[in-house]
Amino acid sequence: MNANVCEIGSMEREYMRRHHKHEVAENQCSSALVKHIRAPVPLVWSLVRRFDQPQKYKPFVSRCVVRGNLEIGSLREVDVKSGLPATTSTERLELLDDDEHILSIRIVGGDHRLRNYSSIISLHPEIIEGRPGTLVIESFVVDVPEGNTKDETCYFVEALIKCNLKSLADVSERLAV
Ligand code: A9S
Repeated sequence: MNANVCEIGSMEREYMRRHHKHEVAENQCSSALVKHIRAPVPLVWSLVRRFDQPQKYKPFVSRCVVRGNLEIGSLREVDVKSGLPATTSTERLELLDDDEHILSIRIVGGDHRLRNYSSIISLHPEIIEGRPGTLVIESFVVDVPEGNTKDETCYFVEALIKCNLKSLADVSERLAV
């Protein structure tokens, strides 16, 4: 877990230790990102928990179809927008905890290069400028593709997750007004 430790305080480290455990093999890389959102946890969670509609906040997703209901093991077929190094991704719901506000998914297919990708996103209440806010932590582990380095792979995935978390903040803060 090579999160950018200078940005991560003691609370975040404790949350990561408790909820963001990943088995990282030699040919894999793993990291975590933190985002502070000026909106209450229930609002942010109402967006994050929708395994069937990632496009509610993920900017790269154009369409999503889920077979069956939102049980652990459900699969979603995600279509991504043009211009990205992929068109589809098949993703499995690993954990959806409405009490602890934790969602975990695993990418199990698709025409992209992220093999054995799994991520955990957790929401934690905090006070930002005297008002209810949300600390979001998202961590991942993924295979390092042939021909790429760990740093390149982490950089690529971190950039995408940063976009997702920025969009989650924008959508949440607009709804919180
Ligand atoms: O969607 C997420 O939660 C995280 C990531 C890293 C998704 C990445 C992606 O959807 C693209 C944006 C298309 C980039 C997949 C599965 C593969 C990519 O190459």
